[in-house]
Amino acid sequence: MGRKDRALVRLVLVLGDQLSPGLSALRAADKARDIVVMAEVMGEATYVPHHPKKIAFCFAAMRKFSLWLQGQGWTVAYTRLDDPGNSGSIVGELLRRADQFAANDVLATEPGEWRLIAALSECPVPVSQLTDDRFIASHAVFEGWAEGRKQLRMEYFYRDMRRMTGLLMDSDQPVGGQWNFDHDNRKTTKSMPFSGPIRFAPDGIVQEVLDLVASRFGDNFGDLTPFWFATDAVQAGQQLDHWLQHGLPFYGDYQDAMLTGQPFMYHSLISFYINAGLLDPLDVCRKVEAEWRAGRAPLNAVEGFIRQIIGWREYMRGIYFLEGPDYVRRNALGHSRDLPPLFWGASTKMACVGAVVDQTREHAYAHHIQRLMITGNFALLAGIDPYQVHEWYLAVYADAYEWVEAPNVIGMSQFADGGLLGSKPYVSSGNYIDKMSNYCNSCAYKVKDKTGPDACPFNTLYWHFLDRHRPRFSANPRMGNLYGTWDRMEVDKRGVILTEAGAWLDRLAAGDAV
Ligand code: FAD
Ligand code: DLZ
Ligand code: SF4
Repeated sequence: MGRKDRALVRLVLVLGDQLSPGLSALRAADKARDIVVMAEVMGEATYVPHHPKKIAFCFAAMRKFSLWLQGQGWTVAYTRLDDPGNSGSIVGELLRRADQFAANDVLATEPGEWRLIAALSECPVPVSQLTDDRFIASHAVFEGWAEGRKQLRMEYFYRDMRRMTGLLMDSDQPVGGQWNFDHDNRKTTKSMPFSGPIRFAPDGIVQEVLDLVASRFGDNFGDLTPFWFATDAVQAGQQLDHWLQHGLPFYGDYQDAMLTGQPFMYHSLISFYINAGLLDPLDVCRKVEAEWRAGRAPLNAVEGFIRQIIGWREYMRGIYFLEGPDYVRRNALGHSRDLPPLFWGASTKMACVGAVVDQTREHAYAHHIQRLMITGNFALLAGIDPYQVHEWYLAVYADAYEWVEAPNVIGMSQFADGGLLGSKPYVSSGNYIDKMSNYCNSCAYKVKDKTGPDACPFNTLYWHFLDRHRPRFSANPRMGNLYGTWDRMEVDKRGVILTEAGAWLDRLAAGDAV
């Protein structure tokens, strides 16, 4: 304890996704007398079977941040996973440290998950949960925006965020005369000159964590090595700069494109780092805007990217906290099929789903359209229980924390909240996948076949989905023309489509490699 005055010691909790120098709990604390508590615990490492790369990233970044804090003069009580006496939970570690240092209270920044917020609220040593002001919109700002609105349209929220931050604004008007350039962002490509993210070689700290994770979590779905993620703020900044130079100029054009063997396309791969606190979202957006102002990146790319961060990212968090802890249990469409083994790497004949699951196993990463229009689309068409889908996404992606994952999965992707985020479900037949990717070229199924033994399952499942949810969607003005097309098909053809889709789903349930 040395120089610390025991009577006045407070604990300062820093979680694995709170690795930010300006964290509100750190700002409120006193370096000279308070003790930072950081803990690798089985409770956090096992609430879902996280991808080993996600666990390794979290522990390595925590260890490095703890060293950085100590370099800044903080006293850190750091618990490693294999430390004797590790209680296995965040609250357990707070109690253990409170006892050890005779501390009577804890400063924390509000966690990004209701589960942990509740656990801290019930902690026998009182915990002050301070606002997480690494986000632009506080809970109050989002609640104020949402109040009285019939529909929570992201686009309008995004405009408020533009006004609030001044990003891409000419006084009170959007630069370029429009708020959104998305219509320019749907191009496809057959080649990929960008070599993707920097691969950082593991240093001693990372290697030690890799050994630990291999010994404890080796059976989890996902490849631990090669491990090349950035694990501190300097490396994360290098990855950002690398992408600003090589990826950003093409980001907008090819944002929705997918290519076999190209898991990263022109995406930034910084969600891991922003969500963990290694990069600040507003700093990132300012750097991106500066690229446009310097004439090095086009406006459609820059606006498209900034919208993802100050629009979608903030909006998703707002929805998560507005809707409350039961949000993850919503199931508006009554889907109940178990998540099939192909999500965990079992063999499938669908080239698109196979490619996304394979790259997810390899990298703990898939880009947005892969998550939404391949695995998400498939889960929704097949009628899989959204809670199981949610747990899968939370486990397998290295950027997944419930505040951002749940609204994307339960809301945007699975329509399980009944359409809070979008007026229409994100479903498509094989045609869209064929247009945006080259997956169909190497598939055992034929995307042009609507029925028959080789028909692409997305084609039959699409109509099966629309038909079984007709009471909910037929009156939807954005879907009326789809039902018109369906109704104009011959009765026999409709019958064949539904029978084939049903038989395919039966084979899926029986565990066949469909
Ligand atoms: P880029 O395409 O380069 O985008 C830039 C940044 O914008 C991202 O780093 C991210 O911070 C932000 N962003 C973009 N779209 C979204 C969005 N819809 N919601 C929130 N932030 C967004 N993102 C997560 O961070 N964690 C998740 O657990 C997560 N789960 C998802 C699940 C589904 C079903 C879907 C459809 C999307 C999910 N997303 C999630 C959003 C998006 O897919 C990822 O943020 C993105 O793929 C991260 O890769 P990137 O950094 O290369 O993104
Ligand atoms: C994701 C994760 C993992 C795998 N392990 C830890 C851990 O051992 N200690 C910790 O403080 N945080 C961890 N995290 C991040 C937390 O799960 C995250 O803070 C909550 O889910 C809230 O977003
Ligand atoms: Fe996917 Fe169908 Fe194309 Fe195969 S044919 S890759 S299943 S969309």
